[in-house]
Amino acid sequence: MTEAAHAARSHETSRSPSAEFPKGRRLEAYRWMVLARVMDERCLSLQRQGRIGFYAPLSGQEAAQVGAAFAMQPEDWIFPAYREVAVALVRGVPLRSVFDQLVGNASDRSKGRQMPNHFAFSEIRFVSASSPIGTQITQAVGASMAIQRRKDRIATIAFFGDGATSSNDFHAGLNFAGVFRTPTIFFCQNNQWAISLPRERQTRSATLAEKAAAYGFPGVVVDGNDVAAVYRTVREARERALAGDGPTLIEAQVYRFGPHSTSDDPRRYREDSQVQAARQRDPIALLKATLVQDRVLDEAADSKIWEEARAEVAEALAGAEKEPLPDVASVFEDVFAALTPRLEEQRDEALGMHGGHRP
Ligand SMILES: Cc1ncc(C[n+]2csc(CCOP(=O)(O)OP(=O)(O)O)c2C)c(N)n1
Ligand SMILES: [Mg+2]
Repeated sequence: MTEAAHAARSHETSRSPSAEFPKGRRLEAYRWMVLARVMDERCLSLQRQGRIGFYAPLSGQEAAQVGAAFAMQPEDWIFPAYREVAVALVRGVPLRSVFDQLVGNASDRSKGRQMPNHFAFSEIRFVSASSPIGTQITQAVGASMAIQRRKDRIATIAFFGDGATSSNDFHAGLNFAGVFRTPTIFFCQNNQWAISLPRERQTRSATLAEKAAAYGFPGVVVDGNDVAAVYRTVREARERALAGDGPTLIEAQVYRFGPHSTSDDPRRYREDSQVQAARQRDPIALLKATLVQDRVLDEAADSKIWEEARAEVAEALAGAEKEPLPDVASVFEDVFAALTPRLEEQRDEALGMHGGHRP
C-alpha cells in the first residue's frame, strides 16, 4: 500500500469483529476468483475469434469483486459499472446465463439487443450495466433514498472506477448521499487507468477515498488484492449503512492487468514493465499463498480447481453457442403493446429478408 493509502486509513471506520472474513469461506472465494480469471481469458480470445462482439476484462480485480460480493446480502441492490461479472457469478447467476448474453442467443433475457457484457440480472438485484460513466452512482443513491423511506433494512452498492470520480454523477451522488445519510456503499475500483488516462492525471488528490471528506462521510482505502480486507471493509460500510450512519466511500486499490476492453490496445500507452510489476501482487496468487501456508490447499488441489473452472467455462460456452439466435420478429416486440402501421411494415420487410415467423 502506498504512503498516501496509509494516511487515508486514518479515515477508517471503527473495527467490527463481526465483519471479519470467515476463514472457512476462503477456499470458496478462491474458486470464484479462479473461475472469473478463466472466464476472462476465454472471453478475450472469443472476441478475437469473432465469436463474441465485445468484452471488458476484470483480471486483477477478482479479489475486489469477490470480496465485495461476499460482504453484501441477497436483499441488497447492486449497481454495477460494466466490469463486474464476478459479482454476478458470486450472487448466483449461472455461467450459462452470462454466456447467453455474451453470445446474444435466444435464451439471453435481453434477446441479443444489448451490447455483449452489458448484463442485467434482476433476480439477484443486479441492475443493468452502466457504460455511460458514473450514471449508476446517482441511481444507487436514489434507490437508497427509497430504501430509507420504506424503512427497509438493506443497502445499495455502486461499483465504479477511478475515472468515474471525475464524473458529474459522482459528485452529485456523493453530495446527496452525505446530506441525506443514505445507506449507500460507493465502491471505487481504482485500477490505475481510465482507458489510457493514468491515475495521476485523474486528480491531484492523494487518494480517491479522501474525496468523501468533502461530502461529510468516511472514505477508506483498502488493498483490493486482499479479499479478506475488502470483505471486512465492505461489511463495516454495510453495518454503518444499516445502523443509519450513512454512506461510505471505499477505494479498492487494484491494477487492470488486461486491456480496458477488447477495443483497446494498452501497449500504446503503458509500459509492459508496469503490468509485470503489478502482476507480482496478483490477487489469486496472494490468496493461494495464504491457503497453501495454512494447509487448506496444495498444488494438486489447486490444479483441480483450475481444471474444473476450465471445464465449467467450456460447457457453458458450448451450450450458449448451440442455442439459436433470437427470432428476427422479436426485434419488434416489447416496446409497443400494438405495433404502429409503420413498424408492421418494417417487420414484414425484415421477415421477408431474413426469414423467421410472425409472433
Ligand atoms: C460519460 C462518459 N464519458 C466517457 C466515456 C468513455 N469511457 C468509457 S470507459 C472510460 C474510462 C472509465 O475509467 P474508470 O472509471 O477508471 O473505469 P475502468 O474502465 O477503469 O474500470 C471512458 C472515459 C463514457 N463511457 N461515458
Ligand atoms: Mg479505472
